[in-house]
Amino acid sequence: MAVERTLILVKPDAMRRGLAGEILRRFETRGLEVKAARLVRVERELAELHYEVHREKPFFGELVEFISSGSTLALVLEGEGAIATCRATIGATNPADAAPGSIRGDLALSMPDNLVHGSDSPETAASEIALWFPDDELV
Ligand code: IDP
Ligand code: MG
Repeated sequence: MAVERTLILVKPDAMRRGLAGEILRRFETRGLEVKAARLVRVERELAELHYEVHREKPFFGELVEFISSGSTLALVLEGEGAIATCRATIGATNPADAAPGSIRGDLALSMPDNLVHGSDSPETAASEIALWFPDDELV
């Protein structure tokens, strides 16, 4: 399987609850390597660009408010099959459906407060990494 990079966001609900360390530990112990990290106070413009695909959804406004509501820890993680493995480690979008053992299944209850974002395909990963990180911040 190919070595991939994926964008992970530790969202404001996780930062407020002091879960950044716990969440990063789960990715690191799975074998993923941190290639970039930055703490961001997300402006509306970045929030809307990041969630552009959801613009027409009824929850778009709430989602943009949520991701702009505090600090977000943005990470680029690398490893074999990193995109799918991170999504599995994160768990189903709705924490009510997320399997115990996953981040959302263990630590979250309902949307939109589901703690973590992970890119969902190689194309999305490439565009999201470019959106959140200048090239020279990737090691
Ligand atoms: P994902 O984060 O698992 O990829 P997406 O479907 O891409 O899930 O949705 C992006 C984010 O929007 C979710 O992580 C969640 O925070 C929020 N969200 C998704 N569906 C709903 C909803 O029905 N109500 C409120 N928020 C939602
Ligand atoms: Mg998504």
